[in-house]
Amino acid sequence: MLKFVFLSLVVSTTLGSQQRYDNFQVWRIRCEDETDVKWVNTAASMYEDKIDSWAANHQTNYVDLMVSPWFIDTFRNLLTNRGLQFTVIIENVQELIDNERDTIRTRAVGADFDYTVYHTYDEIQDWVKTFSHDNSNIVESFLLTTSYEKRPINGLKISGDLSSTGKPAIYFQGGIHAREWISPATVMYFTNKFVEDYGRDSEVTRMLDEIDWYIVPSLNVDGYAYTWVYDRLWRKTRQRFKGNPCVGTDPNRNYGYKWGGEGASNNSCSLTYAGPHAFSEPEIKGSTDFLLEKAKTQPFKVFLDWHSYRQMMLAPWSWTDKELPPDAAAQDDFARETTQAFESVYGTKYVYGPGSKVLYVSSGASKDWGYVELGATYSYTVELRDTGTYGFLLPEHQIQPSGIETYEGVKAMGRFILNEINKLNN
Ligand code: 0X9
Ligand code: ZN
Repeated sequence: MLKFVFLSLVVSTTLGSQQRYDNFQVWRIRCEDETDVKWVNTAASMYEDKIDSWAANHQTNYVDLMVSPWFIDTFRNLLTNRGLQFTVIIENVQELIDNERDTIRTRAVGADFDYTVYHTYDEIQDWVKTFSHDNSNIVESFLLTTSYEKRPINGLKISGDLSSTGKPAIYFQGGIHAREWISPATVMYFTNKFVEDYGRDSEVTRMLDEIDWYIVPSLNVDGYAYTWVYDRLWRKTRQRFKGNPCVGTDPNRNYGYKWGGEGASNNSCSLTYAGPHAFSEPEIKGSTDFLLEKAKTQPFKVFLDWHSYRQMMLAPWSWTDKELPPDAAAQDDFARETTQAFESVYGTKYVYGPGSKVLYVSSGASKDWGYVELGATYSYTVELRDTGTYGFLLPEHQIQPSGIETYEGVKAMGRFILNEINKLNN
């Protein structure tokens, strides 16, 4: 009994007193053309304190926005005057947050790590340590870097031969955006399956023998910890710069390749604030330095940043929609094979293509840096489940299916790289 009381106390302090979103709604606005999309985006940045951008999609021409209750009437009028149609896709955001907190609060605490539930920062870092310890023949943990608030950011290196040098490498990072909880959860889910299959599945065994895999489940750890205690919908980092009215930089606008251009903001209160200069965020500076150091001795073939939501696999460029990168054709092949594998289990559709064309232009984003500066030909952003029913508040019961289907994609990526290695050797 005492033990039970203790545990529930821990859980309720972890959940803290949070920012509330009572009667906040998520609207899907239909845009007929690019001018409509631009108009909606301008409105969103003009009313930054009342509207929060959730997702946009240039191909299907709609934009999802979270609207504050006190702005609903005004915004409805603005849209109607402009002749834009919209549907309410989430009636009350707080209700989804409450449901999620209820499932977390009433969770049975077991001895084994549960891959089908969301985990706190501490649990994720503990998992990295325990998982590498339990699978020490092929897994070791490493300290990627330390966050602004001094939290260690740990990752896993997985390799059939941990001591060999010069092998091609694949890098995955989850949780760059704090509120996209499905990302760390999915990454941990498929990582576990992947390691379990070593020695059982001959293809997986080869992938792990011939390629070094670096996997960081949660990169923006300060933001992530903040979503658990203060604000479930926090996206950015937690550093505030002198003279700035607001806290946090969008880590996915902070990379040094084409930093500060179109699709990034210089307003600290914006969700896409690029920071005062490239690599101003210790998480981004530290992780890129780590990778560049590794890249001195081994070639990085894949760089992949796991996000949510929208079910997409986005290739370079992010920074421009006026041109395609030199490797566009190969990047398209890789994305086609991966998304086909994602789809193969439950039929979950993933759209793929250059990010700036399929989604929107964004400068200083991770995948352009991964492609150009790290030299990973196959550099992507994956936007995981769903397409807007729950958005960032994806229920826990979707972790397992998300993990299972993306695991097929991870194997497809490994297969693709193995084929490339074989072609080079023959
Ligand atoms: O805006 C982002 O950083 C990513 N979307 S999210 O909803 N997860 O925030 C997408 C970045 C992908 N790159 C391009 N815009 N091309
Ligand atoms: Zn994201």
